Amino acid sequence: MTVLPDGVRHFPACLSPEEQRALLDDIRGVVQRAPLFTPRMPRTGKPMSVRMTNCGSLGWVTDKDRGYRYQATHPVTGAAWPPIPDRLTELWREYSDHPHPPEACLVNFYDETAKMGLHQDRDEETFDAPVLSISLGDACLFRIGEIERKGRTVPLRLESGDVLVLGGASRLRHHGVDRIYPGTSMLLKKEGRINLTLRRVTKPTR
Ligand code: MD3
Ligand code: FE
Repeated sequence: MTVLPDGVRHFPACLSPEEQRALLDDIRGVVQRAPLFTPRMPRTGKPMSVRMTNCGSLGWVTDKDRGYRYQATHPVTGAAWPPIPDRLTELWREYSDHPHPPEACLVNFYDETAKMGLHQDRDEETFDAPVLSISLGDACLFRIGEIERKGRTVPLRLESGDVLVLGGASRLRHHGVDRIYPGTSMLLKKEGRINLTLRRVTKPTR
């Protein structure tokens, strides 16, 4: 059995097939209003293999000239992001253990060849809140490293309906997606994986 680092909580098969289907319908609504775009690496402009969109008051984007950032509008349409569906806000309430609502939900779509290199989530203004990740569709090989880039990593297979909460001492650990396992879920019409990442971006005002 794999022991996960402090602050990493994995809830396997947390969402029933019906709940996964309902979430997927919510996300289809989001993608209709805010189409998937191809993010590009800062400076090089190299496209990432994952396609993305967002919902919430702020969304994570990246391009060649302006790099990683959060902004209130879609980089292609210029429209405000659609709201975070209630079902997702509810999951945040249940699992985050955090008193303030999420501001950003990044929707990552992986086709069968997509991956995401080892990185830290550090574009937020505050790291007080955890990051909550929900997996839908094909399984993936996920990897959690240390806060320093070098060092040991722990592999973790994430399946459709799994919830992962990353907080506390682990909030700034490196992590990445090594590969997708095509054909391991029937949830989506085609092969691929969707990950929903709920985050707090700004310091709460009172
Ligand atoms: C582990 N996405 O978009 S977040 C990302 O499967 C991203 O698409 C992952 O990493 C994906 O930035 C899921 C998982 C995550 C987030 C923060 C962490 C894992 C973490 C912080 C520490 C350790
Ligand atoms: Fe990340």
